[in-house]
Amino acid sequence: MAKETKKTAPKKAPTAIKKKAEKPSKEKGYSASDIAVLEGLEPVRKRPGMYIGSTGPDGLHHLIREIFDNSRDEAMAGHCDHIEIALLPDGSVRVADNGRGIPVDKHPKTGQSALEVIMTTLHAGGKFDNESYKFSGGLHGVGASVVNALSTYTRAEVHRDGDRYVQDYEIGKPKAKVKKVGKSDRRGTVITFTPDTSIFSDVTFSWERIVKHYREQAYLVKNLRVSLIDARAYQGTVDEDTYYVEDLNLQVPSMTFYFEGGIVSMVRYLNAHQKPVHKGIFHFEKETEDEIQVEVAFQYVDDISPRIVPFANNISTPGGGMHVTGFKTALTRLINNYNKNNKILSEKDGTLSGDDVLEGLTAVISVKMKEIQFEGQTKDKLGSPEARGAVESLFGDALSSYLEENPDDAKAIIRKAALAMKARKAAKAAKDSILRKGALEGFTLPGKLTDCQTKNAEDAEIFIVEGDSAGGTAKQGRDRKTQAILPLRGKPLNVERVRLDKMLGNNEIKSMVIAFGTSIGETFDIEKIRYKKIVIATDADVDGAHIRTLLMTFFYRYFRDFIDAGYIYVAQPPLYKIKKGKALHYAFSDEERDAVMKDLGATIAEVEETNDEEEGEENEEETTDKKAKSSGRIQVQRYKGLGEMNAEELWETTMNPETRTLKQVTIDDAIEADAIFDTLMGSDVEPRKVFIQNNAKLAEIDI
Ligand code: 0RA
Repeated sequence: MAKETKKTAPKKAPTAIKKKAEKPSKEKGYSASDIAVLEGLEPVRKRPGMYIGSTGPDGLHHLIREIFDNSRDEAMAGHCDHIEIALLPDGSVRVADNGRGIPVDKHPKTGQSALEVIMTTLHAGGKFDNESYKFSGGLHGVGASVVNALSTYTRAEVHRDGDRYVQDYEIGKPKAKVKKVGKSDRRGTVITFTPDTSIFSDVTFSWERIVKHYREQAYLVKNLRVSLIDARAYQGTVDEDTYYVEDLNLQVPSMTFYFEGGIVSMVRYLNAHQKPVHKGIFHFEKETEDEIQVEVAFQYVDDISPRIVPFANNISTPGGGMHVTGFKTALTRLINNYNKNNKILSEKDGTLSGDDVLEGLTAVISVKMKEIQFEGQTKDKLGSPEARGAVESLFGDALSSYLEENPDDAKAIIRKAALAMKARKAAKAAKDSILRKGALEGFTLPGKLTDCQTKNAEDAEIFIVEGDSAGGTAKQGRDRKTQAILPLRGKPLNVERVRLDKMLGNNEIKSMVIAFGTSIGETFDIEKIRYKKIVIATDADVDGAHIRTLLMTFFYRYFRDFIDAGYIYVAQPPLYKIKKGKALHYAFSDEERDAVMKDLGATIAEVEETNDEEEGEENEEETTDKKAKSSGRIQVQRYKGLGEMNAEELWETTMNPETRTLKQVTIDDAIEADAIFDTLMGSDVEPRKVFIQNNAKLAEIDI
């Protein structure tokens, strides 16, 4: 997801907690320690961002993760094999598992039920049983109490030792003591919570996002069944005593993920449409003496780009880090060793480089360790240095045995890497000649570029605009001091499968690279960047989306440092212009349009959309004005392209730093754009009952 650069609505003060804390109400049966607990959760409501990252969509989705991660840890400890996440019609989320159930016995110090402590005290997660929580998330692993504090209503239900226990909460505060409410032959925990709308600006969960994340989780914990149910549109209510919503068989979208092969299944899935270079999928799993668990699966395919998918404590680390470094070092060293000892390539070929052995490699790396550290702007990089040595040595040993035991695979892999080496040498020769000719030197800026006046990269922005017509408008509308315009003609080359030398033969790509000033590939130097804001401005149609995807893929593959440094943005032009008399509004989404229409006292059905094909482009403005004035009617114009706006409109809505919104592109966005990841995380989720399984054991589940 892109970073939310839009201003968020001002947060309301957490009045509910304050008021109640000021007035210890003995008459309601709360003791002094209850108040202490309330005060204990107050920091969460005061600074939600500190606990869940943000109060935007990322933070909202984080709530589910906090609860799910507890259940998943139960699964990893071998006590649970089914977790269900259900989005319910009343806006709540239910996470149910068949683990041991949160303990309910009295806590020795406070005299409170352990369940209550876990639900109402910060950092109370693993206090009771450290061994079974060896590897806790770490990123924001502060658990259920945070979710409780940020929910208007929470219910915790525990089935344990033949009994069923319940406790309800409001804004983190227990409504009563933990109650035994009956017998049960189940075992496990069900947490239901309703995110607080005074904390979260938008409480709409994204089904696609949930599917993407929890599918991944199912791969990471083999033999765990993860069910997802979207019952938000269900017309009835779901009884609060329902354990697994799945069992109700509602006619709503749902998915189940179960992968017996774990990350081997993930590699198989990633390679589903590729031609493998060797038959088997390498897999190993081992733990070091200081309890760092390493698991790797890989297979080479007939492609040139590598796909390395790393995780640390089951958290995705697209930024790479120590585990990936250790992996690459071992891979390069052992493949070269094997080659030397078995004389697959002749000596004059030289050694295979790190890049050579990565070509066409699909690998999933998963490490688990205590006291983990994440790094980078978005904390998506593993920083713990011990992980490097652990992966290097354990994976190295396993790879060495694999190559010895599978000589055919070893040969195929080395031949593949040798091919990469040849291509690399040829590409380098070609690129050197391009560089020698000065094609990428900073002084020969492309003719299409309309540069800005400032030479200070900090203030400089470049708008990469789709098409010459929009380019012309942007040129007129811009602030010439700080804004440069580079129009792109047609679609930039799909960089997915193309080598650097060929890529630089493409004029659109070359123009961009020269304009950025940093060069590319081995000569890349981020210090030479000419603009610290690179803004992709494409049309709001299919072509625009395609060009945006291509550009993001290009940046991901060749200018990853730009993304990491936060230099890449996507412009947010309006979709609609709404006019009534002299009043002018812009709407950036259909919902916003409907809201404006409502404010103006009309619905979309009552209004004719103005359409430049009917009106004629030149006098469209005038006609719209006249009509609007004479009838007082509302005119709605849908912008299909940036070129449909005049210079002033484009400035006001899309370019003016005071009024515009830019979406910063994160590494996650870029990955999403990357074609291969699209296959795995694809958004064309069938809104029906879909069942995805690899080597499923659970034959009783019908598809
Ligand atoms: C503390 C200790 C034990 C289990 C749990 C917490 C636990 C928490 C959650 C949260 C969601 N599902 C959960 N399942 C278990 C260990 C209990 C024991 O030793 O029996």
